[in-house]
Amino acid sequence: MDTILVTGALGQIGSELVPTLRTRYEDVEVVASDIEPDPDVSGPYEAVDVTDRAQLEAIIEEYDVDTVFHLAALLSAAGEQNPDRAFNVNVGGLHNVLEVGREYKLDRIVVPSSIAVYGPATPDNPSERTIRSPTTMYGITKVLAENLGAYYHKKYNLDVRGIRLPGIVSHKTRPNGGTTDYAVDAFYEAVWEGEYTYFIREDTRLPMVYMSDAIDALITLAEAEESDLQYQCEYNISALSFTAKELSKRIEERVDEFQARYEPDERQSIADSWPSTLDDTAARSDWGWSAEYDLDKMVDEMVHSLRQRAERALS
Ligand code: AKB
Repeated sequence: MDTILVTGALGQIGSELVPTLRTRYEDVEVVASDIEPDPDVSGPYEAVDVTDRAQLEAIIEEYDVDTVFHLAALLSAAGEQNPDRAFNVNVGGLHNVLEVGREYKLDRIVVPSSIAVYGPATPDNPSERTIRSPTTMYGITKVLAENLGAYYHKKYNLDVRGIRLPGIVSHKTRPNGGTTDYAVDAFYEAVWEGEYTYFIREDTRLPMVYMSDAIDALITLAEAEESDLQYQCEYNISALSFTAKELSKRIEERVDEFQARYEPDERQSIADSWPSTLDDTAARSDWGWSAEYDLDKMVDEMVHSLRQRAERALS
């Protein structure tokens, strides 16, 4: 690995993956890219619209990229607002990455999938081969992404890999356009406002992971021996599974004045269509996945970090 390109680098995952990759691989050039022309970021950055194959190709050629972490995507709620754009970015963008990857013989492409590939027909605690039956455009694009990854691997021997990510909880960059965003928003609003109105019911239980575990999973999978992998982009990872009420209770234990309310909107039906737990036996056995953060450790770190940030902002 000499040069890594990260697409969608300004998003929730990218903004933490890029610095982690730069620290971990000192001799590797890590080029961040996103659609914004001129963001205030450190290190090499290129504005790239992944739906424009020529732009993508130019950057891959210019930097002699050999590895791509392809994060650019619209999430589930945003995808329901604009299904056409979600299809173009999530499927068209990935197709461009795979085509350029094939042409330039890239060593590796890591592309996250999502628990959104599952749907109402999926039984709880599914494994990789359990029926995928998404009812959102986002989920449909992620099934296509998984299938494209497997196709390019089989037909062109391109090394494409990925994880079905659950909701990710983090304090550096707020997620945008996802159904699981409430699990991050609740912390921000608790620390800044002392109250939060969830857009889902209090008994909604979804699988989640803390950001440092998610980053660790992506990097560990990227480093795994290809011969150890039985899947391309379909690995489940399981870390946390909590209801909104359980989360509120943990936040209340640390933020005395916190008041939670629940006013479900159209995102409830998306949440209801996803499983609440996942079978991650394959990730554990193939590439040694395990999560470090349990619910209390995550809530401690979230509240502590956001409080520090609030204090800095107010001083
Ligand atoms: C979303 O809520 O859309 C994402 C996801 C589960 O992939 N966080």
